Amino acid sequence: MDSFQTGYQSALHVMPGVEGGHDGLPSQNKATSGHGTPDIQRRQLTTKDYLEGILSGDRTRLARAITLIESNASSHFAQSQEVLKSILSKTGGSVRIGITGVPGAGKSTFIEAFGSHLTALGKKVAVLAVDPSSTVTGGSILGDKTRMERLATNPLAFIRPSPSGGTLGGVARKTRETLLIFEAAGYDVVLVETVGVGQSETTVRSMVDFFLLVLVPGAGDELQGIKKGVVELADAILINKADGSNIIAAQTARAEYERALHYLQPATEGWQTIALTASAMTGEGVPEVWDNIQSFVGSTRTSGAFSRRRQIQERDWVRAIVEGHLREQFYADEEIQRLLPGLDREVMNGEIPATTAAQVLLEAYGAGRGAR
Ligand SMILES: Nc1nc2c(ncn2[C@@H]2O[C@H](COP(=O)(O)OP(=O)(O)O)[C@@H](O)[C@H]2O)c(=O)[nH]1
Ligand SMILES: [Mg+2]
Repeated sequence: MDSFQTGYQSALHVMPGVEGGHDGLPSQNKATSGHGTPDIQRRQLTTKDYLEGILSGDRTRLARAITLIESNASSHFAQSQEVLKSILSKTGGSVRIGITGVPGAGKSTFIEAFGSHLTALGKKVAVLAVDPSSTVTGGSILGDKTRMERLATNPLAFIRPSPSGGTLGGVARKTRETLLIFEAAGYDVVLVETVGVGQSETTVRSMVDFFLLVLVPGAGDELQGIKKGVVELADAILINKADGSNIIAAQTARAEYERALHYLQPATEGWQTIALTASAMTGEGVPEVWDNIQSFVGSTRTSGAFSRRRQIQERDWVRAIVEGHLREQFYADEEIQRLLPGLDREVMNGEIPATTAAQVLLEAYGAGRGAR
């Protein structure tokens, strides 16, 4: 558990990109970004309007509250934080589930089947995505909406594509806050989908209770995920596409993973990571995924691991925001910008040690701050 926490914290340290909005906070000198602005300008809603809309489950206001959160404009930032503060006491009630896997593994098809199963049980389901590579024209989920046709029109479900543009830190901040909005609106299950690119898996792991890795049988080396280190983040491994001529291969893969899992440190204390098979296409095995998640929630709530993880996630999240902001400020500093190219060159030419270069930069930054 501890090594896992440090693991993902250090992963956050290396988030790429240091320009404005790196951590999802608005830069002081940044002008309005167009994203989401027209929606908000329709009619200015007060914080009370948002609050009442969210709590009453009004989908239009819910959508506008998310747009407010996703806005990069500093004028919207203050109100989005006010809205969040006002709903905070109503959050925490959902089961937060992260879903990852390579493109084509069947995540979207699974979410369609799984989400439909949950809504059939009367549960409200929100689907979010973390995809920092998504552009203005389409997030990962939006492009996949054809795979979620039933869920997309289901009144108990709400699908929100990944916030477009920006760095992983920015996208993650918006997704976390959107998740809270859904909880206040009474959603029982929040699904956060991510493609396995860069640090996005560790980032999603850091915001969910349960993490599901979707794999396909016969994709070459059966234990591929273990090498990549993603298996260690997972609470369950789902071998998908267990249908037709794939059934035997899927069962074999499941057995191999189950054996291998005994040698790995579980992602959650007190929960042995499980391996399951399912067919997102036929729906076979999908209800069992939910049954297992319920067992997970039951036993980790009882042991206290559930709430402990959430507390640590909150604490680490504050750290991550602060660190992102400090990094941004550091690299935006004029003196740092003046010194950096020369020091980079000297380090790359082997003229000075890296530690010395870092010391020079930190002292220059500290001196600059002292003089201000
Ligand atoms: N046979 C079979 N095909 C599936 C299953 N789940 C997904 N697929 C197919 O695999 C492809 C990729 O699915 P998709 O849900 O878009 O994968 P994603 O990229 O992980 O979201 C599509 O052609 C799906 O129809 C399954 O359980 N069985
Ligand atoms: Mg997909």
